[in-house]
Amino acid sequence: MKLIIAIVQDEDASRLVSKLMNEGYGVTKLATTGGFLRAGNTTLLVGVDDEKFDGAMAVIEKICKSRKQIATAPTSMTGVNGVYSPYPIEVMVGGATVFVLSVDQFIKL
Ligand code: 2BA
Repeated sequence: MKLIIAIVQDEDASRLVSKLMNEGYGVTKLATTGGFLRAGNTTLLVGVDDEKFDGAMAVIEKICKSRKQIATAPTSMTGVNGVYSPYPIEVMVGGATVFVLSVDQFIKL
C-alpha cells in the first residue's frame, strides 16, 4: 500500500476530491499554506492499494493545472535607510507536488 500526499491548488481541490471519491479512493483533505507564497493550498492524503496507485496518480495529473501567480515574497532590503520593500515576482505553481510513501500498516480501529 502507498500513501499519496498531494499538495494542490485550492482551485483544483474540490474537483479532485470528487473525482477520486467517485472512483472509489479514500481521501482526506487538509487546508494548508505554502511556505513561499504564504497562500492557502490544499493537501490531500490518499491511501491506495498498490494496484490502484497508477489510477490515482492519473486522476491527479489530469485535474491539477499549472498556473502563474504573482507573489510579493520574498522582501528585499533596499535603499540607504534599509527599508524593507516587497517586490512582485511571477511564479509557476503546480499542477501538484506529490510525495509517495510506502505504508507499513493500515489499521482502522
Ligand atoms: P509555496 O511554498 O507557496 O510555493 C509556491 C510556488 O512558488 C512553487 O510552486 C514554486 O513555483 C515557487 N517557489 C517556491 N519556493 C521558491 C523559492 N525559494 N524561490 C522561487 N520560487 C519558489 P510549486 O513548486 O508547484 O509548489 C506548490 C506548493 O507545494 C508550495 O507552495 C508548497 O506548499 C508545496 N511544496 C513544494 N515543494 C515542496 C517540498 N519540497 N516540501 C514540502 N512542500 C512543498
